Amino acid sequence: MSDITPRVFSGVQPTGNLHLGNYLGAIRKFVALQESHDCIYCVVDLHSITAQLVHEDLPGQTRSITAAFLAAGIDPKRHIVFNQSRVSAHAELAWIFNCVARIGWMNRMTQFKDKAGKDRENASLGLLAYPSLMAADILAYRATHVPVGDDQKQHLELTRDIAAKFNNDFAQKIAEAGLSTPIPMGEGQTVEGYFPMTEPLIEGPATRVMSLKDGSKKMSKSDPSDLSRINLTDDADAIARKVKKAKTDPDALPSEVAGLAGRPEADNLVGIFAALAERSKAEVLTDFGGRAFSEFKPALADLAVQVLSPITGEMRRLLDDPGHIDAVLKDGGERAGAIAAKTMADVKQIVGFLG
Ligand code: AQP
Repeated sequence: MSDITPRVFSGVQPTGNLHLGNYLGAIRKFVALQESHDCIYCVVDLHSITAQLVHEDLPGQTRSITAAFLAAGIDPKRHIVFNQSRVSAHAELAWIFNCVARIGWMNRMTQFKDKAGKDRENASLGLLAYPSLMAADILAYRATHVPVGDDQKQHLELTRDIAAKFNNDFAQKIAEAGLSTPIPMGEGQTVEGYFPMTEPLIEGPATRVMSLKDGSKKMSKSDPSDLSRINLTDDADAIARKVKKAKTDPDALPSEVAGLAGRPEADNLVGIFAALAERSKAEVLTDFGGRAFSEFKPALADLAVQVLSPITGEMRRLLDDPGHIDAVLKDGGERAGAIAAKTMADVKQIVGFLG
């Protein structure tokens, strides 16, 4: 018997400046979950080399994401903060999951199709196998809950598919090793297995923050236009300029949420306001319905500055002391490594690897 403890895991890639989508869709939830769960938060540097191999300053980006975690309110003493490459179990388990997962599963991933673009044959093998490494990140800790933005939903489903196939393919070996435990499958059902069916936590008004320049594209670190996103490191002037230049339509804001249908840019800006103010879109429209964007945008910019500037200030302070950030990552890596080592020992026994 090998009990599963409720545990949260999530990661962020050190691929550029964090933006409002990363904050509202992920990091703010990370902070809230600390009150109810044991949490492990990871800067996923192994993932960062899948789309682009050589980075100008990967150590600096890794420290910057760590500083954002801490500045937003993640407590690295009560919980765990580390960078992925420190714990070799991630890569080891990913290899086993590469052999569990099917190529067809990976080929269906929309993020792979988007990131590989037209020239799929030329994408790295790592980009194709990205979801298998993500499953290993989560399952190395047998994490039960993963807070993410909506774009990661498909990868979380694949994590469950990998866990289910492993549990099924190795059912007899898991039982023989005495490592079998009841796995909740929803609606009160359980099956015997080793890995949990991890639940994604995707909720709230900002699960998919869209580009400020195109309401049909998600806000992304890798968008070539800096005007498409609000970075956590932007100062008040930059935020005001970007919000002012954000694409909108000529109509005034509607008084009800139904009036946002077919108006993706208006919907996005109202959603961002609602998330920053921790109110519903309906409440925001009660205040701003009938008003022009020329009135709404300055209020949105002020609110974004009010929420983000304390985080930005604290990030700057933390980044002045890289030694402290490195110490946090080292300590977190040691504690994460101890948990993952136990999983790897179990998995090696189940698969039949000696040693
Ligand atoms: N636009 C978004 N709205 C809400 N949540 C978002 N996330 C990303 N973009 C949005 C969530 O942020 C977490 C960390 O994301 P990531 O850095 O690991 O990778 P990503 O999803 O690929 O984010 P980006 O910004 O688009 O990076 P690049 O451009 O490097 O690919 C995840 O929980 C994600 O859901």
